[in-house]
Amino acid sequence: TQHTVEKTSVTLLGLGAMGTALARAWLAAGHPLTVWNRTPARAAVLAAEGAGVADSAVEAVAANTLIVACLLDDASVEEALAGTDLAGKDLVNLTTSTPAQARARAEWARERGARYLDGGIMAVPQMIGVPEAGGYAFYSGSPELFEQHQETLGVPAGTTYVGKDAGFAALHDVALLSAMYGMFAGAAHAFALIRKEDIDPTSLAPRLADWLVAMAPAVHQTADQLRSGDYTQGVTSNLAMQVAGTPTFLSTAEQQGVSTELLRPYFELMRRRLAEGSGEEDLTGVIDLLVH
Ligand code: FVH
Repeated sequence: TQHTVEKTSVTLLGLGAMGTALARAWLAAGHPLTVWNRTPARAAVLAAEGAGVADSAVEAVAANTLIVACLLDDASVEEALAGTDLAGKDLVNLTTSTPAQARARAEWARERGARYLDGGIMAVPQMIGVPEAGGYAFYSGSPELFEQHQETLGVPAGTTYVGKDAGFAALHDVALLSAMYGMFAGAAHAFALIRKEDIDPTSLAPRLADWLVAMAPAVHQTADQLRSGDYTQGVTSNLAMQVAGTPTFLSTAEQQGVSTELLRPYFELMRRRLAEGSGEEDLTGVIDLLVH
């Protein structure tokens, strides 16, 4: 005898680039899906692919217990959910928010009788529904909601639960993306340095990527030092040596006709930490200068 496991029905609010990718992943995996989008035209293509289309957010929320929102920002979540009946619903909010907005939204949902899970997606739309692409989402908030729906939430991308505090998913999301912007800033400076030379950027790119990958594990040493409070633990390239090297970077930039505006703020923090007498430490002390 054949046994068919019933897939959880999902309501999805928001059919932008990310919402549409999420919708396709759930449809492909056989989950009954009801969608709603402020601009109805965006739902037509998904209707053709098997989604039910609700005429209003009120109707979409009424259709299922599991409600996923993937909208532009927190204000659009507020607007979209105004007037909906969330009593007894499980609201999963994949809209990028600040930790404070996520906590406030969790409280807002609780007051309306819903369980709440906040999510931060670590993927771009083309990685959704492609497990080998390595995309995943951070989740935080109701552990019961997460446990009950983990399998369904894991269809579009992997799931990483980071705690009961509804703000933690957003905090992890923003932390990783902030590091990414630091990396992009460094890469922008590197390309700028060779811009006017007879060096093909496509020859620098693989060297740059390999170097960034080789340096990335340094974050583990940083974490160990933060945990122990000993910023000299395992140091191989101390702060004094690194600060002594900074004029080379600034002079090279000037010689290449490249602005030093991306490099200077970090170098300034390194110099301030050195001035506090921390020359034997790693770069970890800079973190303490950032935290007010
Ligand atoms: N796309 C990406 O690469 C990133 C990857 C990481 C996660 N982000 C976040 O995901 C949220 C949605 O992003 P998106 O890419 O789908 O964004 P858009 O394509 O711009 O679609 C926005 C949707 O939001 C709807 N919307 C906007 N304002 C309102 C409103 N006041 N009331 C109701 N809905 C609203 C919009 O509707 P429409 O313009 O089609 O009518 C779209 O459905 C986002 O938080 C990213 O940070 C994506």
